[in-house]
Amino acid sequence: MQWHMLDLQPGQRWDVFCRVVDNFGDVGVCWRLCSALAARGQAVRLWIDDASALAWMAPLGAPGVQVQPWAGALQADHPGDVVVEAFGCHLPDAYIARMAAQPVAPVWINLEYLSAEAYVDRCHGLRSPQFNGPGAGLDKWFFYPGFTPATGGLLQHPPAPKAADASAWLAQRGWAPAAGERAVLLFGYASPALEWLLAALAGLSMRQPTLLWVPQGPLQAQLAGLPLPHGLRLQPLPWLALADFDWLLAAADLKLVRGEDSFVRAQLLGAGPVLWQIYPQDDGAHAPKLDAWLDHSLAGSPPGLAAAVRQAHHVANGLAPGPLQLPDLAAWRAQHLAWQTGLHARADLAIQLLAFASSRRARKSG
Ligand code: TRH
Repeated sequence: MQWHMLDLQPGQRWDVFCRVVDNFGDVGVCWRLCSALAARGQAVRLWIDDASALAWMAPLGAPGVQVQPWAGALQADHPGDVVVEAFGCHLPDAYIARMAAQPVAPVWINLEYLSAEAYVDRCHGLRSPQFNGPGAGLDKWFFYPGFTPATGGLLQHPPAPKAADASAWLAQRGWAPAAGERAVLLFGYASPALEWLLAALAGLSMRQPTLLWVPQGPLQAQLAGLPLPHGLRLQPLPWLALADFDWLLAAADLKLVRGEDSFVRAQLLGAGPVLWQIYPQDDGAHAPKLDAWLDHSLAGSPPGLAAAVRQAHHVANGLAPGPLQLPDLAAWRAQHLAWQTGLHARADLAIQLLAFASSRRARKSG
């Protein structure tokens, strides 16, 4: 599809650039952003260096979103009105030069990784004037997702599915919990703490048996090689579309999630509390990042519960020795639901990004 056809749609033309570093978070976040913008009448091109995961994440695509190979941007006729550089992925020089040559320069936004750390409040919305290179004279703007009103918020698209619809979807596939069974989603990285987690879940299943939904990934492979404690039943899953992954998040009684996109979705969807396996970084930067999120999400919780949730996260992430003890599930669920209500009350990231881009554009042409 050519740009002039997209011009028929209301809204602006967006170019979103994504490089897949590893795993699926980069593509998951970028796809969710593109489809959220398109759902609000924007015409979006997603320039991506490896679109292979989209074959199962978004097999039907999304109206208004064109997926383009990264290299195609070198020949792009003219840049979008708004250009999003996801996670500092470095736009091609030739494309930047074309941005600089426009009579009205596009709004150039660097979308950062999510963090609850304090620097995010300070850095969100900052301008970075470009003094050198093909973009000299342009401004780049930093846009930070986050949990506070001073940040760009979280992507809340699409809206949460209903629990009853999730149950029906699971039943159709034969993945529904049996009567009286608890359902736990285990979407994580391979981890030495997995055995502690299984032991903790087995402890819970003395009162109520537990079904483990295990999506594709290294944890599924690791689980296949471990003896499963009594009371736990394993349901390995195939690759699922993002929209289908939501059913699991909506229905689970407890959710181990990882990275960024499943972590955000798990907080927004369903009543089951969240155990976050954070993306580990060689320099240890994940430890303060995890604690910053715990500080925010546990603020105001009963001290005993807060300590138990924090300890479970530290053990699950290899930041404290085992064994892993799961917090009381009813109290944890109440804390999760209170946190979730607060998140739903905040402005969606796509809406904030639209407003931000419009204000920068007005400033440019004004
Ligand atoms: O895959 P992740 O670990 O992703 C990332 C990236 O690797 C990135 O480099 C890193 O910086 C970032 O973490 C912090 O976890 P995440 O973010 O949860 O992404 C997984 C996505 O895959 C999520 O959108 C859910 C989706 N998914 C499905 O839609 N269906 C599936 O069947 C599976 C297994 C995953």
